[in-house]
Amino acid sequence: MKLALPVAAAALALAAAPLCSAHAADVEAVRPWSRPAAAGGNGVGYVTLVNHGKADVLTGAQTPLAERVEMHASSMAGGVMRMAPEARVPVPADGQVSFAPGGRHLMLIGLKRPLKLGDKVPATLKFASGASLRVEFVVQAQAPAAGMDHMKGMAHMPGM
Ligand SMILES: [Cu+2]
Repeated sequence: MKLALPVAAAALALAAAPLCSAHAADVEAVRPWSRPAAAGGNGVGYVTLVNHGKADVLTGAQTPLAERVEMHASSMAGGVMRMAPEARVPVPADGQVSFAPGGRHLMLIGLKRPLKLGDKVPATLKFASGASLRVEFVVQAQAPAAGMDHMKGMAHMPGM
């Protein structure tokens, strides 16, 4: 019977939410990653947001490692890649939205220190519902492969 309590507690924690936040999002951050960048310059954040609940809207993000974070949409126009800021990014109910190279991304503006391979960039995503989601962008040379690293986006799984 010694194991009964911890197991029950862990199951409860999992059922409630994988996050510490008092007002956790129904949104899961899958494979958050970033690229190497110089201090003073701009970094980037990529992630797929998977919504297990009602429709919500990403309204912003912040990280202690940059002066501010903007949501940008990239598009090709006349052979030139352009970026336009977006104030709101809808995350459909039971749907997902991807921030990925060549498309949407989070721009980490005014980096306070360089981002090197293997670094982790903590950030908080804010949603119109009032929910927030903590993520850690792992600095990598290229996009992580799908698969076993599915859990990386869950910042506060019990025991991790
Ligand atoms: Cu940008």
